[in-house]
Amino acid sequence: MVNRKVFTLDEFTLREMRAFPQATGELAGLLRDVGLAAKRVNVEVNKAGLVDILGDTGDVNVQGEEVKKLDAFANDQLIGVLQHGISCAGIASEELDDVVIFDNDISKSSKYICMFDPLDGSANIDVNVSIGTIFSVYRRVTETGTSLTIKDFLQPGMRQVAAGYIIYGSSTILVYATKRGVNGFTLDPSIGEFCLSHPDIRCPQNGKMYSVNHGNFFQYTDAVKKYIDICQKKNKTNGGPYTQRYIGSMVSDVHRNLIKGGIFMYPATDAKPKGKLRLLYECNPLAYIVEVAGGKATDGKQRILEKQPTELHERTPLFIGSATMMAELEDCLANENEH
Ligand code: P6P
Repeated sequence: MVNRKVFTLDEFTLREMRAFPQATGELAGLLRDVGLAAKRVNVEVNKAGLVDILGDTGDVNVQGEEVKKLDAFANDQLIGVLQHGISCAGIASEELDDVVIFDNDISKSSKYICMFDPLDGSANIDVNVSIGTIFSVYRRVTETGTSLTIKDFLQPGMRQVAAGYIIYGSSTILVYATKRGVNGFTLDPSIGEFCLSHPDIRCPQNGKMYSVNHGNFFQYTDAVKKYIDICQKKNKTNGGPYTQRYIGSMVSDVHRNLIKGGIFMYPATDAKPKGKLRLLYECNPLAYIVEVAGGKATDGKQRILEKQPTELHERTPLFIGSATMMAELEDCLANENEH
């Protein structure tokens, strides 16, 4: 008897369409395409240690193609599936200076664009630390049938239609959000399908884990230092001190905090006064997911999702996680912003 209790990603997204009578299936198609690319990346990531997957191996595969760096491989997989799908008119990627506009008739009439970081944290692969793909989906603002312009990409994060990530870790999980909710799908390698494993994810209101790179501590503002101090102290209200967890792979830190409660911070530093993380394809999608799940995300001054992008690869400070912890942080930042 086939196990009908667990929905595959495709079954789930198709059922979701029932809630939108006017749905065309394009978004379900786009998510299926991303899931396919993720399965292909997962195969390569799992070879870590067996082949040099970080550099150019210098090998030539059976198709006569040069074997590429893994993040370039992931980038190619995402572009390939989205370009040959029916749902995406073009993409922006951390790996590419400029956008890629899909100039075929089907893509030109597609209503979505997609932006992604194909493999965030790829430096962790050779030490077997989990890494991730982050993606963000918008409706294009220019007319379908015409060529995309940069305006289609420089939209504030609140206009996302969907956002998600894949973590290649102890298991491979795809988490995506639409305005209806956040759901997680774990890859079942025995059938090659992402299966619903984390329905309706809600970010715990509070938590006891904080993620920040303590190596930059003396580069942070006094307000950020003050909040880190609070995290490290026992206090009446929040049952501190908190536990510090920092994996160096943002998707993994944010995912853990999304499930268990916690806060992730990548503040501005002297070396990176605008922050390190990218707004369009790292912070916006994660902020969308966490907000739909009941958490919060700011740059220290405003909601991440309200920021109006001015360039494709712009960076931003990021504070993201459980609402109560974010409120504690914002109390510290408020004094700083007043001065
Ligand atoms: P640092 C990985 O390079 C990344 O973009 C995030 O995944 C991670 O959280 C952060 O940078 C780590 O940066 O400066 O603390 O090593």
